[in-house]
Amino acid sequence: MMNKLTAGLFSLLLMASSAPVSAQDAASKQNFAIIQPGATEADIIRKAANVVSSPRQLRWQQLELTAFFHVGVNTFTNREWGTGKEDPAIFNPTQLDARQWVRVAKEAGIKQVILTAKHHDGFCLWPTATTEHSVKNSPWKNGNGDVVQDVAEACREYGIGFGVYLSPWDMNSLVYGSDAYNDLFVEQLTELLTKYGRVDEVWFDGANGEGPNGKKQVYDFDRWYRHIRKLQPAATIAIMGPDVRWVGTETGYGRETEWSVVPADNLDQTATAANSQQAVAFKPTGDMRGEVLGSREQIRNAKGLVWYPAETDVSIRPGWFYHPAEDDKVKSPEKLLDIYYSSVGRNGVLLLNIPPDTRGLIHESDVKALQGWTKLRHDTFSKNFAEGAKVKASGKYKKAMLDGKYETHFTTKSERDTTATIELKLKGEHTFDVLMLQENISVGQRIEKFVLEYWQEGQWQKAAEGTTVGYKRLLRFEPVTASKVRLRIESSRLNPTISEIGLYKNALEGAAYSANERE
Ligand code: FUL
Repeated sequence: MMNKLTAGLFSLLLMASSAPVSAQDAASKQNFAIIQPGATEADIIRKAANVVSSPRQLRWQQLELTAFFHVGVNTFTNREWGTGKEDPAIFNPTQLDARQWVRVAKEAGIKQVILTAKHHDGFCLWPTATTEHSVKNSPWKNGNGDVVQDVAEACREYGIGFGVYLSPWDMNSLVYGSDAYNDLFVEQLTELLTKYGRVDEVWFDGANGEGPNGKKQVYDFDRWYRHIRKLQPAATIAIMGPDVRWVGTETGYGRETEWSVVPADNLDQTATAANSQQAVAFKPTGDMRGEVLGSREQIRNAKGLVWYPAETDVSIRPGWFYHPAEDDKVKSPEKLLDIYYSSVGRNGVLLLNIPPDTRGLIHESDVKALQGWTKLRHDTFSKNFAEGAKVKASGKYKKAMLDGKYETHFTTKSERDTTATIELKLKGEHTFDVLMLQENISVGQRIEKFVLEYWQEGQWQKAAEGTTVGYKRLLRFEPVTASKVRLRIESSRLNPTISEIGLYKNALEGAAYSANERE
């Protein structure tokens, strides 16, 4: 039996082999920093390195794979954008089975789905009290159906997250373009956030067109954010919101250098309000679409810094809504794998759109593509050749990199050590062509430059190199065969952390690596 003393020693030993971030540590850090006038560049870099994800952002980032379900009147008119004048009678997905949608998503490893509860045409997929333009006036289930409820229940059944897309732009509402619309929008949010259990994400698109009276609306976003925080405090508010940023393209390709800490030009004015909280509750402004955001050069003149991570949205088909003519244009498993490397593997969360068809089912072509994609990921990532390796490193908690626990990490001996060399003696000789690295974002994002080398013919040879890591970085390179590798972190904003490291063999023979198809 363990007595008190041995138990104490035992936990000390445990602590020595890993560096868990205690809830207290994480709570004392913030997801923003205000830059005081006159701050030196060194001060700013240090501040940037200590900005962390909020708990809701960390949960969201760890999902890695999420999905969109775009469905509504456009599914039946074969359009991408409606007009707001559609007759609700056209909405009739006679075989609608939300459990099939969620099952297909779950089997593809997707951890959360977002339903277009209302798209720009204003048609509501739930029987709202705010308008007649909804499922309640459709023939589907004789007007007694509720797509939001069906999807929310399926998500609960399958144990995955649930989110709603509620378009601020509403082409149908007669009050659009007046103050009354902001009130109506709050009512719609109230219905969605109080009647369906837990909601994990609220997705706001930036489109702001005219309503039926030819007027544009001034959206009262701040009021909406406060309302969401009150009703569903754990939900992330994405895109036109404070928690999650659009990656800037709908191609599925994120940035090679992707910083989650970016300048927020409006942080100084909003600072007083922000100061009392751990996470900002307003949308950071600044250039969010540039080639690189958050580099040393870009944060040097920032007034504030904020943790604002990237979401990479892309459709499995050319359009967001289902069109029969696109049944043979579904992205292939190979293309989806390339997108995976270029979104999740570039410090982003993938939001993959899978649009239900006119029957109300995910089409066979999409199911097949998703299954092929899942198999490729499984065949690649089920065997980590770094597992069981002997680690030699200039730092502490070496074992944490291979313990399969994200919360524990390796780091250098002191804050001033901003470089590190980590050598892995593998269990035998292996052939691999994929590197996986993770930083502990509860501590911050710090790594700026790294190189992977392998030992061959008596010397170290370069296999791959990269800039940022963040939550997850995947790098592909020409296959190498070796029994020894080393990771050299060449530059970092403060002591770097590595939560996990992996070496894999891509299941796709001759896979194109590091494709850059952002545009
Ligand atoms: C866009 C919308 O206009 C598209 O229809 C789609 O919903 C996409 C995800 O966001 O801005």
